[in-house]
Amino acid sequence: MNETAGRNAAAGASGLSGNGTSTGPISGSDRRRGSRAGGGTPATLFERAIAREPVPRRPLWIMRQAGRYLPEYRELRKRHRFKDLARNPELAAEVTLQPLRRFPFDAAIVFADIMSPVPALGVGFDFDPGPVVAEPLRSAAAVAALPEPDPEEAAPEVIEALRHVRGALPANTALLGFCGAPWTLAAYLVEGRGVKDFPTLRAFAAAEPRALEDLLARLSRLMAGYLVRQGEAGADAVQIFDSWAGLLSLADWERLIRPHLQTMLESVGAAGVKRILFVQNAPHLVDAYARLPAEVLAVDWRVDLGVLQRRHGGRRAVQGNIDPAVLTAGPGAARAAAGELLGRVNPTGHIVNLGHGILPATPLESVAALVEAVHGESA
Ligand code: 1CP
Repeated sequence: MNETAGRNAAAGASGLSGNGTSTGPISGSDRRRGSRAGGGTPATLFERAIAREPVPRRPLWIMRQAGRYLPEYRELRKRHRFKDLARNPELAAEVTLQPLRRFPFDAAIVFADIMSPVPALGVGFDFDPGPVVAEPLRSAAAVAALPEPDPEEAAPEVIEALRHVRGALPANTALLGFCGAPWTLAAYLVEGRGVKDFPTLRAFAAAEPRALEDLLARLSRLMAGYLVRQGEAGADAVQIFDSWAGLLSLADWERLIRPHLQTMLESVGAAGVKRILFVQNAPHLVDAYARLPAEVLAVDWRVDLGVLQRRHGGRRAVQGNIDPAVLTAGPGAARAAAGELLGRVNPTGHIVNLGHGILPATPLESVAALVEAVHGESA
């Protein structure tokens, strides 16, 4: 499919115009139109999959669906730095909507970064291209000196971007918020940047377990408040990215990490916000994650999603999990991977996604082939 054809097909299916969408403010009555109008049945395909109700076809979205594989994103990036895009609610809303003008995805995910709420902690950082922290937290004293911000101080620009996007989305498209899991955020705050296996972080966990505990508790409180506010701003569900979950053994994870994730997820659930828990590169921890309170368990391609669904699908929807590298092999490979996944995973309670973020080198034709394969299932 050429680019224009892809764009038009997506615009037709999603009801969005091809050249810009109003991102103006919206009224309160408009805000939750994706939710349970008339009681009983969740409105969007996405919400029905979360509730593990039968669906005419499975919903599909893609992690990092707004980003560098899209020519229109690369075009915007020539004029704006990443952090300026993410800090400006109008621009962030525009970038959030870009992939939906091309492809009829069933959800939009607000354009931001897991580091977006970190300024509320007074920690300085930049992007190169991933997060780089100016003065990493390496002592109990540095952690103890952090402020205790109110939830409203966590990335107010992301909350505003969510409101803009909610107003511009078609009623059948779900809106997703997100945050980094406490451990994954701590990974950047302690290590200073993304490095293989995060050795400084693991040494910190061994040398200063109480300081790590303090840091994770602070991050859990801040993220819980941030996610609840995202729900209030119109997010139908939130995804918690635990991208660096797999660095610890199961025993250390149980001791150091689980209590904080548990508390955070419980407060988000108590506010009625649906939770997607994404665990990356941690096959040894997946069953432990499955026991945490979340409506959806999302995993990368290393895990057999069919097996996971048989083991936990009675209580959880599952999300995933095509290897993003397969899409760079072209539309034929994308179609084959999608067919294989759809055959292996029961459609009820399955949200189709990649196993991790889409790679910048992905051809648009591969994404179109994935969409066609998932949409074609009902035909
Ligand atoms: O344009 C650019 O050069 C910036 C690249 C970029 C983008 C597009 C970064 C820097 N962040 C983002 C956006 C982003 N980050 C989204 C947008 C919403 C979407 O379309 O999905 C999301 C959900 C994230 C989340 C994120 N950031 C994670 C969790 C998901 C994952 O990939 O594991 C992590 C670990 C980060 C850190 C980060 N920020 C940026 C990069 C390149 C990275 C990861 C690599 C690193 O640590 O160096």
